[in-house]
Amino acid sequence: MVTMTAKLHYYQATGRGNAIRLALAAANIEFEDVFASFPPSKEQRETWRKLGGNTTTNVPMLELDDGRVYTQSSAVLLVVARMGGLMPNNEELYLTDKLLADAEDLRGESYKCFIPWGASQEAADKFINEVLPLHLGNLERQLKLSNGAYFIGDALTIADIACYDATVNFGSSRVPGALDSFPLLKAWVAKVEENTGIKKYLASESFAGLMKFGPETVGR
Ligand SMILES: N[C@@H](CCC(=O)N[C@@H](CS)C(=O)NCC(=O)O)C(=O)O
Repeated sequence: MVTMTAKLHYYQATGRGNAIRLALAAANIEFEDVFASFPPSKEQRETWRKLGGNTTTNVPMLELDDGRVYTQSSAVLLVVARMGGLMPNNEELYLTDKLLADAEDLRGESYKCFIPWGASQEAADKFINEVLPLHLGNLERQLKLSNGAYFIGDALTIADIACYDATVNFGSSRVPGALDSFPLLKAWVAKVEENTGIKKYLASESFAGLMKFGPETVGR
């Protein structure tokens, strides 16, 4: 158990913040959400800029109680993985990086077709019928190659958390039933949700209070 409390600066939404929240939960690192309104005000961006230092983007941003601050969701995720014992062995690092990139590819495709943010129904339908099944199929293929219940053997790693976030928050939560043709992924999702820290977090009021990406985001 890591005795450290952390602040996650982000919106009151799953978005790019949630893989980090799930990793903190799996690592038993206590954290507090610091929410901003969406879209953020100029003053809010200035505050983030002072803390995170980037003139581009700063959130999701993790602030530790010893003053360390981390930005870029993919890098923050790895910080949490290293703090929380969620990194696989050295021999598995290529596969880890590769799966993190697969998760990011799916997130990127998913972000392209949000109807409330101006995407067309045609783009959303293509995501539902072609793009999402293509990416889920590629994850299912790799899960089949694992010699354990998780993507990398028998222990939950950061690769599972990233792929879970992409599969669920950016996939099946938007397109219910999307996992029906992928039995291995479906069983693995249930397994990830059994992790003690993740289970507790998913049942928490903090998680319940977040805006999730649902079927309305693809016009359903
Ligand atoms: N590559 C960055 C992208 C960050 C990003 O685009 N953040 C969005 C929310 S998902 C934002 O609204 N950022 C505003 C800001 O940081 O000023 C990451 O993964 O952290």
